Amino acid sequence: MTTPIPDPTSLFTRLGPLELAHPLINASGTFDLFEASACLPGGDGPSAADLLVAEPPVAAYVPKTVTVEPRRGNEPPRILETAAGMLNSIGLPNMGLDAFIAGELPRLLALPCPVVLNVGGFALEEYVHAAGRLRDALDADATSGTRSRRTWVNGVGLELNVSCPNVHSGCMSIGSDAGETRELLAAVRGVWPGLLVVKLTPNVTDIVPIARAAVEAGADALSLVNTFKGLAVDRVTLRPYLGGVTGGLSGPAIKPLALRFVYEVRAAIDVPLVGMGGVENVQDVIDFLACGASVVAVGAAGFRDPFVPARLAEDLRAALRVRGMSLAELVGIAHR
Ligand code: RRO
Repeated sequence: MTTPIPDPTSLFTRLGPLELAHPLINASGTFDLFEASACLPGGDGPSAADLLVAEPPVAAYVPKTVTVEPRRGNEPPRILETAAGMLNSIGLPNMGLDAFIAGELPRLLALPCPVVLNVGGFALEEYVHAAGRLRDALDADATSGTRSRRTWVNGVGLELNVSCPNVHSGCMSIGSDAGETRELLAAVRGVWPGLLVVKLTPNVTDIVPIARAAVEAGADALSLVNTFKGLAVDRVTLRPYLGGVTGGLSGPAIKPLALRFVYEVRAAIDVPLVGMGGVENVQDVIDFLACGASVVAVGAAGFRDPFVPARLAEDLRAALRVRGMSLAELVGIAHR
């Protein structure tokens, strides 16, 4: 038997049981695949909109955070462009779990790529309830013949958002405390059989004990990081500009800050990392991979152009070819 020679240009990677064609995905809440496709030009023949759903520009799709109850979100204004970044105070508007399971889940399951569902909550019980309901819905879908449990576990993951900066209880505070994070992960692990990711906040003094608690309690991977809490002043009224007063900063301004978190967690803990924060070009992708992320998420840049992750994947393939390096060799190289 001969061992197959690995293809040096392959970008294939794994995130737990999920198989990804390349390491580029979207950050939750920054890109609605179905809304973006509705905004793109149609016409005769396959349109950009059809293409977006038939061939998503991401290796796995992460929808916006859903909560058990529907939410309206924060008062406007909700978004402000800043120097090299963007402040948002969206406040987690969403349709709620019932409507999500009835209306959104079926079309997510029809996508030709893995999906990482994302839930938030105001108490541990809400996360456990949401994870259990989603598992039951996926099991029911499996028994109706579309896919078996083994198959859905290979194609659907769950990310816990414990780090929303714009909701002033629950979501944010759990991820700021190692003990609460440990308890949450242990409880959700008990009900969710598939990939379990937790998205951590950078708004803490030391992220490593929180990351360690999450992994020890059952997280398969960590997303690093959510947005940085900030504030902007209205130049006319001289009062806080955003309706929610504070907001989360994203975009190129935060890239060096986010890289530091990826580097420090990778140095301390052996767990797959999804790195994000200001990714716009292939050098940004390479930087996150070198610091130890094995998957990289595009956030703010996807607002302008939903095809950015697919283009970055091709740019990464070319960059690796030029360096004569495989993806596996690049991941974590800054530590060697
Ligand atoms: O909706 C938001 O305001 C929001 C969320 Br859930 C999040 O996780 N991160 C962010 O910057 N904004």
